[in-house]
Amino acid sequence: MGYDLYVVTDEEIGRGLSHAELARRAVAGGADAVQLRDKRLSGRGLLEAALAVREVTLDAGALFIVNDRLDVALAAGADGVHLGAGDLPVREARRIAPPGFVIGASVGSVDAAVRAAAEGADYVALSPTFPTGSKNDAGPGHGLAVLSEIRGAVSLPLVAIGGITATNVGDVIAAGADGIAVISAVVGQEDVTGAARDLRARIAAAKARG
Ligand code: TZP
Ligand code: MG
Repeated sequence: MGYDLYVVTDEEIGRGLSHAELARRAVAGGADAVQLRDKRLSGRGLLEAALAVREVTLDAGALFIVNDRLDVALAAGADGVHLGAGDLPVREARRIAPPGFVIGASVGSVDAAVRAAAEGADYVALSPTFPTGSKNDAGPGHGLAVLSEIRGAVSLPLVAIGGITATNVGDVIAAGADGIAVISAVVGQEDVTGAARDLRARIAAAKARG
């Protein structure tokens, strides 16, 4: 399972569609991975949403990652967890998680990417790659130069997140990303499945160009 098209669910940007419905539409368009992200829900509510997304992603053979919460990810039988700077450190998550459990880490620099790799991350996400309106505290974009530097420094799968669209996805892949993680470019579109399918084709074309 890869990270070519990694769709992050958001019910607000998704015009009120549930996480599971957004996931269903995204995987129908070829999303390889789905991340459940909901800052409004905690424990029980997040688990309920996670169980529903788990079902959809299992049916589709897509990777399922829960944002922030290792406990909820484990309880829901997710494939992994995505951790940022304020979450459980990767090293601690790795110590607790069962073998094979995926741990993804947000990074903002080459140093942070190298550290995440050393602590046992399975993939790193440059966050944010470009400015984004989908995450309030995302800060300015790190840009393609940093993405390329990280590509040269770590051999883990590298995902770009933040501000990625159909227009810039080709440049992002050319700069060394293995995949893209998006909210608005898929979840925020009227035709979620069509948007995913279009991005998937653009990623494949960019990879074929080498
Ligand atoms: N983490 C870093 S940027 C971001 C997250 C969750 C938001 C990405 O959303 P969009 O709409 O694809 O820019
Ligand atoms: Mg987090």
